[in-house]
Amino acid sequence: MTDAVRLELQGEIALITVNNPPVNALGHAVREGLLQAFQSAEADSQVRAVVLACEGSTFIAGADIKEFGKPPQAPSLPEVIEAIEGSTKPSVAVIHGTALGGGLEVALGCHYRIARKDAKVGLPEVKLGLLPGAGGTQRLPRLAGVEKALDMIVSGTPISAAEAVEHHIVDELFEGDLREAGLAYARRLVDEGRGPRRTGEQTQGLEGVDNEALIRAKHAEVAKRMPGLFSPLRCIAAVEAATKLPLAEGLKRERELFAECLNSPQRGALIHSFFSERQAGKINDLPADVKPRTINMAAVIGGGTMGVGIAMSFANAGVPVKLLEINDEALQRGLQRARDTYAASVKRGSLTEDTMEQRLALVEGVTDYAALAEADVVVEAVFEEMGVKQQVFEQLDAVCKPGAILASNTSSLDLDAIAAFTKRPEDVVGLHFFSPANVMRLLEVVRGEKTSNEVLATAMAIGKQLKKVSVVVGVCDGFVGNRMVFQYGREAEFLLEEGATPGQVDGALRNFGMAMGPFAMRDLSGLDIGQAIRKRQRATLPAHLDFPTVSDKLCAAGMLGQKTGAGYYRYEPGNRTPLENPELVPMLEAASQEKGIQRKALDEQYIVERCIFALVNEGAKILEEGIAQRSSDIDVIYLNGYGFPAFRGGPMFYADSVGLDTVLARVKELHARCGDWWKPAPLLEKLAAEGRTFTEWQAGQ
Ligand code: 3H9
Repeated sequence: MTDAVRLELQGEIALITVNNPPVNALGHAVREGLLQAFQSAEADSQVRAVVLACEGSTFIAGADIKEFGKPPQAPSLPEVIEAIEGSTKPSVAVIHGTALGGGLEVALGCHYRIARKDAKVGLPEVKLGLLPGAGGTQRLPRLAGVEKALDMIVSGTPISAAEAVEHHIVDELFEGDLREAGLAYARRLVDEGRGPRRTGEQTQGLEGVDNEALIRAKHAEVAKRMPGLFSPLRCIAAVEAATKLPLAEGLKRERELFAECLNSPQRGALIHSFFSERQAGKINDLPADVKPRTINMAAVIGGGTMGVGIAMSFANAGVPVKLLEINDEALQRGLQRARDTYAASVKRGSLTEDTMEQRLALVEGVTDYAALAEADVVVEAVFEEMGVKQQVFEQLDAVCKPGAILASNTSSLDLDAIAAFTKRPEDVVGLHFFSPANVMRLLEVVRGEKTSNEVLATAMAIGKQLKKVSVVVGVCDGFVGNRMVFQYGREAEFLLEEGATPGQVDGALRNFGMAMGPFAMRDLSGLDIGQAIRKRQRATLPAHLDFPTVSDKLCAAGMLGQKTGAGYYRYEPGNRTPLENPELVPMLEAASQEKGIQRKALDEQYIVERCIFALVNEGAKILEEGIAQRSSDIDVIYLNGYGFPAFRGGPMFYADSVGLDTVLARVKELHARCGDWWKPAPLLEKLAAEGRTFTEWQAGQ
């Protein structure tokens, strides 16, 4: 046995316990330990049944992701599961927490499964660019049917224990102690004389339905909803094998398809995304003994879209929140906005009416700053103008209790200047939510020059409480996300001057994998936002740099995007589908003419490189300035806030995979042709010269 797996005898029952914190992943020691334990139980004539349970907070959460890409070490997981399933003594898996991936596959290898009522089971491999490679694609459809198996394997979303019972994945639910429940179930098996019931030998899930039609339908769904992804189609192919081949051949086919996924670059990118998200929560220079403050009550200033979304985020997490507006009329509008948004979720079926009422009851509207005296955190979400921020923060400083965290949701203003409006700059931090704040997962936590460690730790804890992905960033214009997107959007617009249309640019970037093109995005958020930023930036813009002009022309014509029915695109009333805007054509021609540019057709790769490498070059500057802690933090921001495709790992990881020498060569060409916006970042030059990547540089920091 290994330290990670223990075997003990409880009368006639062998109790096997896995103990491999934090999530009992199936690393080499666990696989070896499990194989030995099951083999010992099989060989021991005293043993009549076997129980498999886990220590800690969860059942096995899957293969050890850190081992992917390294040389494989025997025994492999399929071998271990084959031994478990082949055993002549009945075995029961006792599931608590989450049985995920290889963890569920081990449980499916056992002959019976019981689960604690609050447990979840799933096969999330697809989210890592993989497919279940230890029999999951062959055994799950045999139990749950092809439709459910396809849903679980292609979406990767776990299901509740109760749903797992409904679909014959789990036999019974239990409450209370794991060992007791497992031993009691095993004794019943022995008493009732029930022997092994091997999942691989079952066929009920495969019979009586038109499996080919289900597979065709899933193909169509994947083509529509997951374009560009490598592993979902392989997931379907593996499940299809289960419907056509005997178990042994199906398992072989699964292994081949798993190997294809393992070797795909998408696997590396998606696993990078997984670990980067977890790493982002760690602050390098924060002493380990810093404890976050407790948050029992929150407040939000401003009942616009952003403020209401933030207030809803607190309410969704069960935190009472006061929403402050300047007068009753504006307040009622804000409260109604919250009610309408929740009501839309009720209508869609994603929220019950009761939950809506409970959440709304947590949001209290107020118009007097004095009502904020007891709040533990106040988030300001008012108009982006320094004078307005000053008024708000001076009032907060006057009324808030000592120790309250004063947060600004500013997306681009100087947080240190905002903090200076108070006598407690150490309590001021940026909490930059993304719109709609109740939906978007990203939270940039802006660390001001004077923000205390305790306040920073609390801000990160608030992010966790609100189920956001929080990333620490430093103070600069636009922080990380918007500072980079500014470069991206500007280059997209320069492409319009060179000869492209918004549809061509958006299409090329969507084909690259972006959730939305830059122009559709701008139309959605409103062109006036960018105009206000440009106005501020023009004041300090060096003479040799200039902005593209199409957006200004649209603003001057009152075409501010969806809200005015036209922007880069035209919209029919009540419809968000972008249509060609004929009024834009003369504006594009005028913009080109003013700069003496001969409009010409642009190819897709050029469009993508021009926009994506602009992100990378700025990202490199941000890293060098220490505005982001790590290149992977920049990736997390782009994956969670800007619709960057997870299968490319984020802009910095993508640049690493293209090769920094190639990226630099393009940046230099663009610098020579387009001017100083493209000045290569010194870090990019240095790493390209050394043949290193951003990831390697980060590891050495
Ligand atoms: C698979 O199984 C393939 C097989 O089909 C075939 C094989 C042949 N490995 O998320 P958390 C670490 S593919 C290694 O913050 P939570 C994580 O990095 C796998 N490490 O906790 C973090 O480390 P650190 C299929 C792992 O409570 C720590 O554990 N399985 C793994 O919020 C805590 O993680 C999955 O995809 C792992 N498998 O959530 C499940 N999982 O403290 C992936 C976690 O150093 N895992 N770590 O930053 C999860 O979804 C969540 O971690 C879980 C817990 C829900 C389990």
